[in-house]
Amino acid sequence: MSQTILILGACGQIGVELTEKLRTIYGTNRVIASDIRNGNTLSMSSGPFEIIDATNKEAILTVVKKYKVTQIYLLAAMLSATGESFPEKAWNLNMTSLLAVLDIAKEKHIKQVYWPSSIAVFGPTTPKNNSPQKTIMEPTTVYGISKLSGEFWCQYYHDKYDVDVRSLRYPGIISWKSSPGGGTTDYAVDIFFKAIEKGTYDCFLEENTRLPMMYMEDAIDATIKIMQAKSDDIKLRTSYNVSAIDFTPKELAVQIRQYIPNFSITYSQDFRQEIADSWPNTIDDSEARKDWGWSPTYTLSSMTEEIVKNLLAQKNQY
Ligand code: AKB
Repeated sequence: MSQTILILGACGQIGVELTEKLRTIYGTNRVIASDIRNGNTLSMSSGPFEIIDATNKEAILTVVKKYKVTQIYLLAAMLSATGESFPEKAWNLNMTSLLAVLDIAKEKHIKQVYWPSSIAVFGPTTPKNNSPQKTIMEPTTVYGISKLSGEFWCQYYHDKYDVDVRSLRYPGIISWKSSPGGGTTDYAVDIFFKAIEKGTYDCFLEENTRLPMMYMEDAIDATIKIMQAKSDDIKLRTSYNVSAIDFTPKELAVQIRQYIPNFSITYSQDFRQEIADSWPNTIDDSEARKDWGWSPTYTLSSMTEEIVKNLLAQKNQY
């Protein structure tokens, strides 16, 4: 059956690229982009766009009815670093929006929900390497607490009300078309822009901090793949671990130097170091591979090559 999709948070880092991809798959007019305010021009101009506050259930419902929406991708969220400055706001945005969308699905206005979780559900007591799908989870950020609670709300709505909700625990997502905002893994995007602009980058994490990461192309693929999977294949209704690559700031700098030989990096740790230290180094995603056939395409080196080449081409156009 053909889908009509509403994206909440379409002007954010993942929203911009997901909107573009879903519009090529389902057709421009079947993908309604929305955000709390005007933002990315691509998401706004390449098809229908609505202003929606994702915490306002009635506002979401009005748009769902207007376009006969069948699926919602809820991407609006406050991430780990900003969330520590505004804990109540982070909790309110992250939980109220999720419960609003789950309720809309429970009331059968839509058929399917996508909601991202994060590696932030893990904490300092989680095994650091190959963190399992099911393990000790004691998150120390309000973002992580909201994602872990959200995962159990998803499972609850699935089990009690038959809501078809699907979720991935994203690692840090690396992109060059759109910027992240307010996360601990943002350094791995900023570094590329600064390398191209200035040839130098001051990193807010220490050089050997290893974190799980994923190139945006793979993140979009994983997202669409889990949404298109047969319902019976989705065995976990909390959220799936998904893994692709892992690296440290120092290792990323070495990769970038292959294209920008004079690139230099310095380190000035801030409060985000503690958040990064509480997260896993690497993730075990065997359940996602087994249940719905997940596997990533990009390596650290192929990702770096693609990002640097695209940013250099973009720079040379201006
Ligand atoms: C963040 O750093 O907060 C996010 C995430 C890992 O969920 N990128």
